[in-house]
Amino acid sequence: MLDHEQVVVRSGRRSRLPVIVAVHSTALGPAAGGLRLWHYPDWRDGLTDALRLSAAMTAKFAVAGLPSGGGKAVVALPEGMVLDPDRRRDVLEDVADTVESLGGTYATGPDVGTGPDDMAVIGTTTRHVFSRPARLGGSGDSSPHTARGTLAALRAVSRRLYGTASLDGRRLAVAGLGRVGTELARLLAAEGAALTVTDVDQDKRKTGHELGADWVAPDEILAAPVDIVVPAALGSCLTRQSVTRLRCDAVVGPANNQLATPDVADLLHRRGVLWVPDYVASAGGVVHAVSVEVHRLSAEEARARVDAIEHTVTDLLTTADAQDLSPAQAATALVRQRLAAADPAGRSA
Ligand code: PPY
Repeated sequence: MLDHEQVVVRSGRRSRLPVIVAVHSTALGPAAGGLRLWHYPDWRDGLTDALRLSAAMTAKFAVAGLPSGGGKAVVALPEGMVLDPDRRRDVLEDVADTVESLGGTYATGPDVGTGPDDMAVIGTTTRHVFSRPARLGGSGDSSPHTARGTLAALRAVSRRLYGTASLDGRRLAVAGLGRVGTELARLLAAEGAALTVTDVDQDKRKTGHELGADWVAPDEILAAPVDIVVPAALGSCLTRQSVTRLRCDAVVGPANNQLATPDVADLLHRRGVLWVPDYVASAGGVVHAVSVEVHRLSAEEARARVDAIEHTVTDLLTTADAQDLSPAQAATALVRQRLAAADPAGRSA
């Protein structure tokens, strides 16, 4: 069954690369979600990613309580392809054409492999784009806000598990030192957390060193003996196999689509590992962008909304307990409820 309202797959006019836009749901409002410019063994894997990521965006907005829908764009690069600046521009203009052709049903933004400068290029063709640089009237890089929102989620979990929202002295393992992971690790280090970090890019060892963090190999991070594991890299890291190796109390991080398959959420719960759904913990970036660019909130008000993720997670954990559900089940129920309230015919629930 196709759960999505609309999926566009085009061969880019300039780049000849597969441009994929998945609009999962506009039940709550126009769809938004970033552009992932990434390598896939086959473009169909990019399509699968877009379908999953766009559905997660619907859930992200629903739980965050924002009137936006879920979408995502993917340009599937063949393995090993390196884009020179001209070709990158071609790709971005192809995406911009596709976004513009949807007439506002979907607005794009940054995701893995793209940032504010790319959004500036897209913004020359369409106004349906978030996170352009501030000098062009956008809300700029969303990663610091995603990091801050994840920290808010971590505080809720810490209060719940250890009776204090402070992460001072807490041991955390950050898996992935990209833009969000690095920023989050900095916030955690500044608060006095003891960090173990990794990245597939060995050059990031330097960043780890600067943060005073221990470095382990990427395939060891999930099994690190810490209080909380923080997935901050690409998705599907939580598998039936990797979850059996966890030695932490909780898994909470900004990476999208952390579960390899949905049943892994139950496995985590049965093993007594508190997992906050990724679409709850990672909402900070998009909450900030939409709050500033659509709802015209001040920086301070937008920041307060990002920080409110702490209360969202606290409420979710309380509800889960009261109803004897896992946090994942409680979050799914909340998403269904909010979509059904917006669309009583149940088209998108
Ligand atoms: C995500 O949260 O996964 C995103 O897609 C990021 C994003 C950030 C800002 C605007 C739109 C999407």
